[in-house]
Amino acid sequence: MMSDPNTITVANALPFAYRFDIRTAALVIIDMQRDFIEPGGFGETLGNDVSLLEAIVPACASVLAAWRAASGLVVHTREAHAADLSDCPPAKRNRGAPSLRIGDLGPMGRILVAGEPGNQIIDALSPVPGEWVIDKPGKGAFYATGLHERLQAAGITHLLFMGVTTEVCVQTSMREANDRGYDCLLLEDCTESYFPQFKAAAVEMMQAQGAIVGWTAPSSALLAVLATGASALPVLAGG
Ligand code: TIU
Repeated sequence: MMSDPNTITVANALPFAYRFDIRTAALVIIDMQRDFIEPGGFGETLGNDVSLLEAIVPACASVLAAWRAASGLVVHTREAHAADLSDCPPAKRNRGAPSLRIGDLGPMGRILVAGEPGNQIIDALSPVPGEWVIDKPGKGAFYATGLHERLQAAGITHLLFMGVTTEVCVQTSMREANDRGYDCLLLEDCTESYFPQFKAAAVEMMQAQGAIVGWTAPSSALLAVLATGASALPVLAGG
């Protein structure tokens, strides 16, 4: 049987090969915003050492460049609230004892508020025209965003995830996506947590039980096959 020339196979994904067609796949980059990666943002107000997270930026940038070169759809998300906090439940704002709460003024503007300097995606992964930017009030990318409807309208069936943090917004988004019928792959060196043991556990639990949530793979495995795969751009007939 002839194999479909549009099928890209990440052969050494776990727990088994992950196959997708770039025309029906999207690269989803979760919350690579200054709030989580730079000092003075939401991540640090929660008591975390944010320096751990920036180590994944070069790997994320390489995948993003390769995905763009293949003309694949890119979706960026930001954890962001409206300026009046109407989309921030008191249960979220009042939880725990952060040094600054959502909406308070910090060194990068108001914490986790849309449009503030801290809410911007870091320069190295900055969106370009044509890419989707989804502001989400929850941890998951599908809650109260309309993302599923947009992906359905675009015929997307496969989602490849990067971003932070692994066990919070990335895992929640991937589980939401899995329940909505998408085949999901997590690029394990393109995601990070403030807690290395939580990242390791999340990566392992997602692909356990026969990919119960989805697949995992190193970005090198994707980069190796993306270069040889078909482009999402239609091939022009004739010459
Ligand atoms: N605190 C933490 O690990 N993460 C979040 O609050 N949001 C995201 O993961 N984006």
